[in-house]
Parts: sequence; structure tokens; C-alpha cells
Amino acid sequence: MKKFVLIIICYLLLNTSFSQTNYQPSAENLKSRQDFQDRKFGMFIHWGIYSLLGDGEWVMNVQKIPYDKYKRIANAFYPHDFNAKEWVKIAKTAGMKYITITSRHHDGFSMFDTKATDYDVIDATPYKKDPLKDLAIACKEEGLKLNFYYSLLDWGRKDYGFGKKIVNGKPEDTDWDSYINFMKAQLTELLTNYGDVVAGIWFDGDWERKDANWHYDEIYGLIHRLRPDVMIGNNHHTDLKPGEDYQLFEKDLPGNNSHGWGTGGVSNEVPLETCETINSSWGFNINDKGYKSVKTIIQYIIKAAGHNTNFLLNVGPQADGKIQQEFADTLKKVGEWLQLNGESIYGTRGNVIATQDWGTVTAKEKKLFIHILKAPSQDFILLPRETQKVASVQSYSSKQSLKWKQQPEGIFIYLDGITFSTIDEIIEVTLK
Ligand code: FHN
Repeated sequence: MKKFVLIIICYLLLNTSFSQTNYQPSAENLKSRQDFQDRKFGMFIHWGIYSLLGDGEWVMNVQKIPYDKYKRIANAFYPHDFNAKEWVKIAKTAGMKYITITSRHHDGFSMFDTKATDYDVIDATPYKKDPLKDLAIACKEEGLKLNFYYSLLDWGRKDYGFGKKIVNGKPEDTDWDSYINFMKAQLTELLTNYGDVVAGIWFDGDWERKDANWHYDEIYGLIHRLRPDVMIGNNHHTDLKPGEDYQLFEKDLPGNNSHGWGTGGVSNEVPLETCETINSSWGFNINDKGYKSVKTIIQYIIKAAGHNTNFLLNVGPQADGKIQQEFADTLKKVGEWLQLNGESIYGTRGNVIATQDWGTVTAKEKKLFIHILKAPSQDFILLPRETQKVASVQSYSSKQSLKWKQQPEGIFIYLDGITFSTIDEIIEVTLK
């Protein structure tokens, strides 16, 4: 009898549709959105069995490795140097306030303990431990939130039918419903087995099948029902869809389209996040030496904050579980800058003024933080359209007072005596 009741509950959980068309986020969800915006800077982690091959997370596809052969590498996955506390320490030292990690990427391998498939870290590797569990515990201990990246696209499963023609919203000759149910079962695990540290689900891969019916109504409905506070984001590179709680951008600030992925509009209703890599790869790539400089990363954080956007910076750890030293060194320096200047980033909101040639502005309560990333050509800057009365203007680093004048065009701030920092010269304006 007990078994029968359980089956009915599971059936309802997997099949009930919760319409997201008129989705009204819960009070908990609205609170999560505020907290998320306050955190501003997160660590993205792409880590999977692909890391063993040192050629990025697309290696199976790019090197045209047949799925059955690729699967064999799982047997070599034993990350003896993996220490979740170390990762969290690196993130925390960098000033990152949350982590988003790949629970399952396009190769279909689940990096967590799942009952929905044997192609997972517990059943298919000699490691037999769940790294996401350790990470959830370490994040919780250190006050970081944890989001799970989850690929909709799967190169290997028969019921996904990679490469099949989509007819009436389904891939031809496959059991699409079985695939949707598989995802729902896994998402249920991700949302119920890792505690309240889990703050978001980060979908990716929708772009591979624009015409498919992804059953978002059911999937998003399930997530919101299990955890109303959890935020749903989907990197589909288009306009926000009903039920999504934050909008994702890739390798671009919202509104830009330098990679062809910024094709949708920018929502002004939900928090925004953009992601970038610390070098040129997402998953570990042994030949990638395109390390971004400390300056580039800090300026990215600032520009994103000015755009009212969080910045998610990716590292691809090695297969042994180590985050390479080059990344850790850069992140430490980024953290040192944030230690000194974090007040002008965390908890602020952007879109105060349009981005200027010289930089951008962030705001918190009565303060405006003017971030000068490039010395302006004149000896003043103009903050257009600021109507609130100014109480004081000073250099953030030296506390030296600066001359200013409030005119109908805006606030003129005179920069005499300022020596511009090569990364960011911050001017603090206090409003009355
Ligand atoms: O194909 C993926 C890629 O591997 C990586 O995960 C990035 C992260 O934003 N998203 C996809 C491309 O849009």
C-alpha cells in the first residue's frame, strides 16, 4: 500500500503541469532576487569527465568521439585533489558570493548522485562520491549560495535524439516524454538533496532546439513548487520566458551582441547576469593560456554592476580537482581590490546613467559611486539628469573633497588634483 501511494506521489510530481504563463513570483523568490543582485560576483565552474581530456567541455562533439567510446573515460575519473573547501576558499578570497556549477553538461554525464541514470559520478566512476554534496556543505559553511547549471541538451541519450528532426515540437522517432521526465526527476533530486544553500537552476542548451517543446511550464512549475525561493535562469539567448526569475547573458553585457548570442531583449523586471571565462575556455583546456588580466576582470565586474548585472566568472578545474594556480593568483588579486572597494559594488544597483566613454556609475542608498575606468579628455565629468541635491563629492581612495556644480544638465564634477588609477578611479557622491 505504502509503495502504491509513493508511486502516485511520484507520478503527480513528474506529470502535473503548473502553468507559468501568469507566473507570480512568491515573496521568497522576490527576496532571493534582491539578495542575488546584492551579491554581484559569482564563480562559474565547468567540471566533468571531459576535464580529463583537457580540451574543453565540448571535446566529445569537437573531436567527434563516439558516445560509447567517450563514456569509457568515466572509469578514469578520480579527482584525488578535489577539496570543496579549497574551491570555496578561492571563490571567497576573490570576493565571489556564490557558485554556479555544472551538474550535467551537454555530454550528459551527471556530476551528482542521481537515481535517474547510471551515467553519473557515483555509478560510473571509481570516485563514487558526490562532489556537489561536498560543495553544498562547504558553501553553506562559508555563507556562499550554490546554483546548479543544468544542460537541456544531451549528445548521448537516445530519448533526446541529438541530430533528429523536430516535428510538432518533438524529435522524430524518440521518446521525448521520457527525456522530459528524466530531467524532472533529476531536477527534483537537485532541489531536494542539497539543502537550502541551493539558490538557482541555470539552464543551458535550449538554443540547440529552438522548435522543441521543452515543457517549461511543467519544468519551471515543478521547480517553483518544490522551492519557491529558487531562481530559474535559462541561457537560451532570447527574450525572457514566463517563469524565469533572472535573465542570463553570455560573454556580453546585456544589450550587446558581439558573439551573436545577445539576440533577445533585456528585461527590466528581473535580475540580470552575464558570464565570461577567466581564459578562453569553459571546461579545463590544457593549451589555453589566454588568461584575462586582473584589470580586465575587475573592470568587467564594474561595467556589469553599472549595467545592473551580476558577473559570473568561469574557471574550469583540472580533472584531478585542482583549480589551477594561474586562476587562483588572479582571483586573489581581484579579491584584494574588492576588499578595498567592495562598498561601491556589492549591494549597489546600476543603470544610473548610460555607460559613458570614461566609465559607469553604481548607486546605493544616498551614495553614487562614479567609476572612472579611463581618464576623461576634459578635467571634469558630467552626470547627466541627476536631479537630487548633492551633499558632498570626494575621491573614494583619498577622501579628498572635489569641486562640483549642479546645473540643469546635471552634476559637473571637477577632477583637479586626481591621479587616475589604472583600473578604476572612484568618486563618491553623497546625495542629500
Ligand atoms: O555550450 C555551452 C558552453 O559549453 C558553456 O556551458 C556556455 C556557458 O555559458 N554555454 C553554452 C553556450 O551558450
